[in-house]
Amino acid sequence: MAKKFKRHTISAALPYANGPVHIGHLAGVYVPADIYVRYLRNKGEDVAFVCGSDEHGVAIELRARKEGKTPQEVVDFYHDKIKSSFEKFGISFNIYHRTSAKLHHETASEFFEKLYKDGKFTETTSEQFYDEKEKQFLADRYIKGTCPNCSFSEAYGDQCENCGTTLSPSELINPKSMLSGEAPIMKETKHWYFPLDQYEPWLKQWILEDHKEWKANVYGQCKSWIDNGLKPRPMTRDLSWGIPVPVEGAEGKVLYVWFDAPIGYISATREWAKQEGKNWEDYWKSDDTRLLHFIGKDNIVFHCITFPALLKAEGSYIVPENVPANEFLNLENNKISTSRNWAVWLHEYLEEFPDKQDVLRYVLTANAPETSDNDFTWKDFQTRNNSELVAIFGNFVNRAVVLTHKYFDGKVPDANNLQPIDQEVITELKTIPKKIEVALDQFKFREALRSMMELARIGNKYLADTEPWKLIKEDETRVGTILNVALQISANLSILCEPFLPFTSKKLVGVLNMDVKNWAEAGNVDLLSNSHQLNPAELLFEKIEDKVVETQVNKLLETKKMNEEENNAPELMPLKDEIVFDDFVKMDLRVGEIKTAEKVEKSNKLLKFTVDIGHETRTILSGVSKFFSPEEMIGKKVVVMANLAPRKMMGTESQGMLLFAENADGKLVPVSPGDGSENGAVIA
Ligand code: B3M
Ligand code: ZN
Repeated sequence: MAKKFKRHTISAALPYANGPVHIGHLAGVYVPADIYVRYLRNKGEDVAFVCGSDEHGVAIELRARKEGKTPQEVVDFYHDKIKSSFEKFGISFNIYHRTSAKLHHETASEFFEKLYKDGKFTETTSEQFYDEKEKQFLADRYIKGTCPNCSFSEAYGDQCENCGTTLSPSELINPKSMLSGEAPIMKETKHWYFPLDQYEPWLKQWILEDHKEWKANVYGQCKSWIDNGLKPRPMTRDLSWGIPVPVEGAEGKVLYVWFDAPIGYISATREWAKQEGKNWEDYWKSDDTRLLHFIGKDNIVFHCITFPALLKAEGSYIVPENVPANEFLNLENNKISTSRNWAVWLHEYLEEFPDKQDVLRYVLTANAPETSDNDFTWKDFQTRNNSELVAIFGNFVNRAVVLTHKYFDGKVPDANNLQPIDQEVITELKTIPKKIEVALDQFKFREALRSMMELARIGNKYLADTEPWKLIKEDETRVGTILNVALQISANLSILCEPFLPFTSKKLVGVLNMDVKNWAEAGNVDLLSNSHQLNPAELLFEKIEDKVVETQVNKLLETKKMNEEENNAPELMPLKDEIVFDDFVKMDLRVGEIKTAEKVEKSNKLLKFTVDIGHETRTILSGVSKFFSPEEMIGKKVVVMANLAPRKMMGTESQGMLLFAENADGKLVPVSPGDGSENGAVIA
């Protein structure tokens, strides 16, 4: 921290309230933010740690439609669920607010109005897809069609989920509205654009020159956005769910979710300040306040470019000092995916691993996707618990406390006559707080955690080397000294582990029966006075058995199997429009028998059949060569559409059509007319 700030406003990305939260969220955003905030608070800094649910946007409207609920019902449900998961994991927000709150609507509206009055927007009319039946403009997500890149028939207007290509709806082949299923038309609509291009010089200076210290992944993304040239972005949308655009002539339009969501940080701070009797403006409009945004990498452009430019345009706000964004966490080598249920859900973890929040916090920090994507595996979870938390941290503290009870009735013994080995560990201990600070000040959470664990290792090794349990018979005073040092290290651990492992810290403070100390006291070896009475020992961590981990892995394997089955299931085509009986009887369907079959030259699709239909033999071409060899078709009974007008294909006339159906593997199989039916028999 180069400049001395008086206070800190720290935000963590607002999760969309359209699904529960998982380990990816925790690892990327909430655990690092919480570690940082706890660290600052322990140093006595003034912090507003704000978050809340992001309750607008198309995804929520879509989910509501799918579930037959109102958007408000959907967000109410997930808001409560998400809030409670965070609480139980000890994420210590000062406030967890929500964007459907009245105060948020007011804050976002006022912000928009101010920019509007100051002439910061440009009004632009453009043509957008419109569903005539539903009388509604269609957000990109509301349009589906065939991907121009991979021909996947269910691609969304903004992205093809099959090949990952980013799309605009006009690129889709055969676009269809997801509301009515009809082809949408193009219709004119007016929107308010924020001319980001005008802020390019400022952004260049502010990020690329003044904030070279930002994390490489963040700086790099910003640079590439800026280098590619910024464009005006619409800040309004034609949707019904959201904050109405507070401008005349904007009926039926709402603020773009990425306009209102970051303002959610401001409204959350306002609500908190109101409850606490503080002045919210100190936290947003004062130069001695340090603003930080903790986010995932997909949100970088909004937090480093769009939102700061909006704050700058408004004129009275500070802009972020840093945006320590993380990369993504994968799960067992696969991308975490809500729709494929490939995730470890926090509410499930809490149920299945009661009182083990710190274990997950520890593993996610040790493996944080800080500089590149990283992987969570259950095996690693078990190893880190058993061979680090249990074998080192827990084992050390437990030995120190248990031996003190055994030899000294649980009273902290005096430290007399320190030996070189004692002096050495004390010297090492004194270096640890600084190491953690340096790492945390640079948002290097893995390194900081390693330094904290280094202290536990030092303590554990110290007891293993000095072996007080062997010395007790001959030299009780010496044992007293060793245990005193070990207990002082334990007391230091309770301070230094607090940001990372708050539940453990609390337990440890309880066992040591000490007052909660602040960060500045770390490094001292007089945290526990002589004869101070300890409480009974309590295990801080417990071993996780193989079978527990196996259960989790099996759960994921089950998910994988289900996903595969779903993907392989033939796509169910929607039913065609109704026809009348007269239409049906127009078709002359007959039993036929394949007499010869061969490949059509130069075609990799077509097979040429001669088919006996009783009164005559027909030549019929079918595009099925990838499913069968010609030989295996000879002699098969088939259903023939006999009165289909002849068509020429690859120079040969096809006189009718054979009927095929798709089987479970997606392969075409001939429709068979049933046992004993005669060639030429009518099918009706
Ligand atoms: N809700 C996107 C996300 O959850 C969005 C973040 C808003 S932060 C202001 O990734
Ligand atoms: Zn595609």
